[in-house]
Amino acid sequence: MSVHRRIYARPLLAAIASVAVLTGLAAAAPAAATAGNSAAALDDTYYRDALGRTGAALKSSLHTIVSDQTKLSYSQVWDALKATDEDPSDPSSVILLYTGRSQSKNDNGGNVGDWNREHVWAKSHGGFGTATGPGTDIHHLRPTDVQVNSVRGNKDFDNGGSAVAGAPGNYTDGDSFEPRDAVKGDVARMILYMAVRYEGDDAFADLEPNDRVGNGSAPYIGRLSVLKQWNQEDPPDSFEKNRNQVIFDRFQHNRNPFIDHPEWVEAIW
Ligand SMILES: [Ca+2]
Ligand SMILES: [Ca+2]
Repeated sequence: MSVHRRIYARPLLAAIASVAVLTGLAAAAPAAATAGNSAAALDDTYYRDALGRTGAALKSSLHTIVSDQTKLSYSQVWDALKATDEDPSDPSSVILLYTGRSQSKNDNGGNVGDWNREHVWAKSHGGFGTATGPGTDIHHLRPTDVQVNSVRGNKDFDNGGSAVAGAPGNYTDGDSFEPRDAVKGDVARMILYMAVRYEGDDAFADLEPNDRVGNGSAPYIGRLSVLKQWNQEDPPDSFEKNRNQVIFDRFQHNRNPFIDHPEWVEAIW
């Protein structure tokens, strides 16, 4: 009604609004900081149904969560690995799992000196081959030197043996392979992801770890006690975490829970 009132009311309302905004920001700050922490955000969303569980119940819940995924063909795996395993300091190269060598993305193939697609869960253990499924699941597929891939073959994982030529820090004997220290935990978490993801409720075998070596074509990989130790000794680093995120964002849209929660290895096994 009064012109004066309106003139005074505007700055007053603006001041009240400013206080409200400031108060709102102050109240929202802790929540925003939490949301910025990806692990906490994932717990509230992706892992919501698994939280608070342990043992078989945790494994079952994680199986349901990670089984919701996009699946790749074996030929699509080449380009996926060029993204997931890209050298952070050289976007034209990938880092090879066992040798640690940075090598041109274009050197993929089957010749000596090339890199190829290593199945960390050896595909003969359960006989899943390279059909779309466990054989094309890039959570356990990594670029490796062709010859070192051949040395690893379908051996189980364990400590010990003699040095692997051309792959410093890796050891092998007749029935097992020991990867270099920097990827021991990666190998353990890949194997245990496969055990949770593949439970025999699809066209493929139920993959499980055991505490043996020499498993041959049985759907098992050992040695579990050593894998658990490797998970402790080599926690997830930025390369492994980034790889998990790239798979989630761009390719399969599922995660390796043991990279996000390494303590879940002990909670299940
Ligand atoms: Ca590592
Ligand atoms: Ca399984």
